[in-house]
Amino acid sequence: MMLERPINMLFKALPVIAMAALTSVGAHAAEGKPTDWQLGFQGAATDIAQQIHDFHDLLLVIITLVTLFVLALLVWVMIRYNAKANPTPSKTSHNTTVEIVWTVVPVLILLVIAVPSFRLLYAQYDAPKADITIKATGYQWYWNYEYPDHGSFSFDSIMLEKEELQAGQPYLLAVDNEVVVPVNKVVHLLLTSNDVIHNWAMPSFGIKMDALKGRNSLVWFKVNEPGTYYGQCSELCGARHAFMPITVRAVPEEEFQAWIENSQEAFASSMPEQPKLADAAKGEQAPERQAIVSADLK
Ligand SMILES: [Cu+2]
Repeated sequence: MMLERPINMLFKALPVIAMAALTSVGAHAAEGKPTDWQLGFQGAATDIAQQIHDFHDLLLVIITLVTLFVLALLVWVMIRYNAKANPTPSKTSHNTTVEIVWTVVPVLILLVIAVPSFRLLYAQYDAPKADITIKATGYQWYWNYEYPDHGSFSFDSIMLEKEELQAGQPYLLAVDNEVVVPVNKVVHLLLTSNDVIHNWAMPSFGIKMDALKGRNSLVWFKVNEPGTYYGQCSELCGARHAFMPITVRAVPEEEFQAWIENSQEAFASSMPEQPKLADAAKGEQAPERQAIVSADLK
């Protein structure tokens, strides 16, 4: 048949096309911010983000193969079975084999997609035990972070204006007070809002979660490499929605401890009165602290 050669060539080229697409996706590794001419995702900084990328790559291969297969069928039908090439058409209306194949094959494809999809969903929402907990509160239009494990100091994280940027800091993404976390530790981030709905989105961590007033949502991450990672509020939250970015700096444990000590001094005025040592040992909370927590949740 005259069309066999081009179709064979098309199928031989498929793996090459798929590989080219994958390479362009993986080219921007390990940078916690968008890059010029970026294709695909920002580099994965957590295992969950990596799992998301792998799932995306699998889907890309499947959708490419399906699309090319359908395209090839259409081209074949248009050329081989048009009125000129095929003046007396067949009267066939059923073909059991073909009907079984076009039912079973899509079901199998969906199964191949469903397994990693559910596995990923489960991994995202099944948070391992926390090494540290941070509370993030969305305000119009900045984020406030609190470190309840370390004396509950808190600080506002406000976008830097153009003239305040240091070398290497991206405009619209860098903030004055970064969220500092230790690398290779499970961080639980409790998200809430003080006013409208905001969204804490960090592409390189694979996180995008709404922050709602009166509700605490939990997201978790474990950053694999030290570095600075940038994200943005991703829920349209008012006039300055585009100007409440998120910066997370992941540092080695010792550096994190030093930062904690510094911050406890720098943000001392934000700290609630501490429970007496004896109470703390019994695991009781100071009444002031309870009042603050419940006030935040209103
Ligand atoms: Cu917002």
